[in-house]
Amino acid sequence: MGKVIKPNEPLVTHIYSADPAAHVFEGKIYIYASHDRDLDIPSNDNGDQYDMVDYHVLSIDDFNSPCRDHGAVLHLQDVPWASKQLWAPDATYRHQQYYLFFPARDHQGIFRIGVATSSSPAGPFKPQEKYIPNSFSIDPAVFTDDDQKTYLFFGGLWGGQLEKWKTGKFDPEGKEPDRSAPALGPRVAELSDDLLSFKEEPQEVLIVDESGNPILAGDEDRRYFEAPWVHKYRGNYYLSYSTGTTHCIVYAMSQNPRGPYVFKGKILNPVSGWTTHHSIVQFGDKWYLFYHDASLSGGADNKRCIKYTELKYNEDGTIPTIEL
Ligand code: FUB
Repeated sequence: MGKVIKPNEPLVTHIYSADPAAHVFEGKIYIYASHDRDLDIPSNDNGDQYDMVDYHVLSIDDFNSPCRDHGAVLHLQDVPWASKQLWAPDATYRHQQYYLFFPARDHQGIFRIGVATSSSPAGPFKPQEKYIPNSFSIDPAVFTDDDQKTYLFFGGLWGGQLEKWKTGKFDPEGKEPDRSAPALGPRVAELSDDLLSFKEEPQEVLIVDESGNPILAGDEDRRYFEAPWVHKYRGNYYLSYSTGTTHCIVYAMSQNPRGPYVFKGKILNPVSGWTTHHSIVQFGDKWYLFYHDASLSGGADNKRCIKYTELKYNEDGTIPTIEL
């Protein structure tokens, strides 16, 4: 067992870890994480440097405990449909099982989203033979509403290929919209009761400004790039995400899980490293932001470490920017 964890320090230092999806299961916090390898791969816009082959689950009993690494819970070689790049995962619980949702490139090099199941929140996870039919792009985030409907949010630009799905079919030449056109939004689809397929065609989630106008593709401080996370607080839905090229975590609010979401502001300023990725979880009566940066490796984009910090709300439900 290691040291008691502290805010804004790496949860673990014996491996590189990234893309934290934190959930409370069985009274503890479980963090479903990408496992960055200690490889020196030159960075490019396609994200080839993020060449991960397994997932680790981390857990903490509470915020006065050490962090436990439950080891590799799913390996690329055990996923029949996947060829490379196990990127940001998420997890949920249903029907006495834990479900891990994860993106990877299929054998044609196209990002898809798969599901793996376990009887324990700490895994190991057994993957389905095939990816979720009609799934595409990256960064699945699963959200179950109070009415027990479960939604999968997903999508990411550039290496995440979202711009190649503008027509609903994969177009290898697909580009981002013009800077003056509405930005691409993440996609959402309600999941079937067994959580193994989509109940419907994925729909685009609209993000608008306070006047109701769509956020534009050239508005890089506000437009969606990747890493969606949806949570609910006092009856409002919050969609938070990475702005990619401007390296912030921002958020928008809605009265409906499918949106439209109204842009509100910044949760987290840029951290070290190109990517920023987070999750938001309630534990007891406090809320926490789990995030990653590249501090453990001295700034290498593809060697990141997971940290946490407290997240607060203003009286009106807005979230003040966290100053690290
Ligand atoms: O870890 C690989 C990719 O980097 C994730 O899928 C993105 O969200 C970014 O964190």
